[in-house]
Amino acid sequence: MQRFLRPAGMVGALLALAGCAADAELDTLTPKGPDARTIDALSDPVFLVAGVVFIIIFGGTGYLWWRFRDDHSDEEYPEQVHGNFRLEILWTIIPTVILVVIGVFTIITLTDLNRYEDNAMALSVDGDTTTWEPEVVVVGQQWWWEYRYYFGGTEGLDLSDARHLPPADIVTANQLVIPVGQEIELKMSSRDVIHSHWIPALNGKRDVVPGRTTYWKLEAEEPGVYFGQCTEFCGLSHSRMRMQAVALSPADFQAWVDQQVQPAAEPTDPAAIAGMAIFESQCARCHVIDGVNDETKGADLIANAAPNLTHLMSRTTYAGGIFNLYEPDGSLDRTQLEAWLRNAPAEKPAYAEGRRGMPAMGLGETEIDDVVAYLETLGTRPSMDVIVATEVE
Ligand code: HEC
Ligand SMILES: [Cu+2]
Repeated sequence: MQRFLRPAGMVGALLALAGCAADAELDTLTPKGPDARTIDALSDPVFLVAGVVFIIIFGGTGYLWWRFRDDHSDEEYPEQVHGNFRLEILWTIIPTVILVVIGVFTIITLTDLNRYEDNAMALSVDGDTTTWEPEVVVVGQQWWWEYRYYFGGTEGLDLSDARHLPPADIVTANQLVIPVGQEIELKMSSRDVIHSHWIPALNGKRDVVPGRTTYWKLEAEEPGVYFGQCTEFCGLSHSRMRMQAVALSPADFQAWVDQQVQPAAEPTDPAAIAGMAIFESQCARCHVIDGVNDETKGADLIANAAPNLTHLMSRTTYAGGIFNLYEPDGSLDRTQLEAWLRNAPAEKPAYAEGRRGMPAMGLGETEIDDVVAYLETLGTRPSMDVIVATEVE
């Protein structure tokens, strides 16, 4: 008996450890929206059935192993049996029935998840009231997410080439801002390899494929922040390709839209003016700032593929959602941002020479200070609540 105690203790400890992560960001077992609940309503009973089957099979195997062990009490062979028609029929039929039932409910769940609502919400965009059928165009790219909002809808727009998408009302990165209580349709594509969009509290995974549009949806029941992660291995910094859905009340969402549709304000501070000049000469070949170089949007930019910086400060994370833009006290995390501008590939591995990710820009320290002064003018800081809730480790 003694020799079983150690392995049994280890298995027990492993099980206990596996249950340790309370409040795990990517927990699939705490749905916070109707689509995630649909999945949960399938996976919970399936897990239960699988658990019962597990106990019966392993319990039964263990019992037989114990009951018919060779205890060397005699040297006789036990009675040799071969085949039992009834039992074999039984253990073919029972699993078949279980699998068919699970299959039926799986198909029902899949159908539910692939059905899209015809919902709409009134929104004021740049002073005009429009009816927005909530949808966001999602672009995956090594190794960050772009979110594009077209409030007039995307019907009639050519979304087939993710490298040259039509100008949008709002373009942001890594933080998908949505109104609560609305089903948001995602129209997703990739600029390079296959990625997968996954915000487990709101819905399951869906692949994001270059040259194709895939559809998915999300809905949050409560205002809050829901963490996600690219979940299709996509190269070097795959694990650093994260995102968050930030669900706001309709009024807060409207206020966010009001800010985001504005072009960048002219800087007034001398350092920021100098920083803007550096942006125009060194960064504008990749990044867009509305009101500064958006007229070149989709033209000469390298692959048209770096985060739009117009409202950088309204986000709280950057570089695939792995760095905090703000300290927990709400002040700018200057050290991290400067390090990023000094040598981005040292902060987040990327093949910059292969036009993946942000290259080291070779800026001097004064230039970095000026650029930071300029970046600080871009966009409105979010509330402390959002800063705290969106903080990443
Ligand atoms: C060759 C193209 C290229 C150039 C030039 C470039 N960047 Fe970037 N930058 C990128 C890419 C690509 C990313 C996204 C990297 C990631 O998330 O891994 C990025 C990310 C950023 C981010 C984080 C944005 C976010 O929301 O995640 C900031 C800030 C930034 N760059 C500032 C600058 C500044 C300032 C300059 C000029 C001094 C500059 N970049 C020059 C390609 C470029
Ligand atoms: Cu990816």
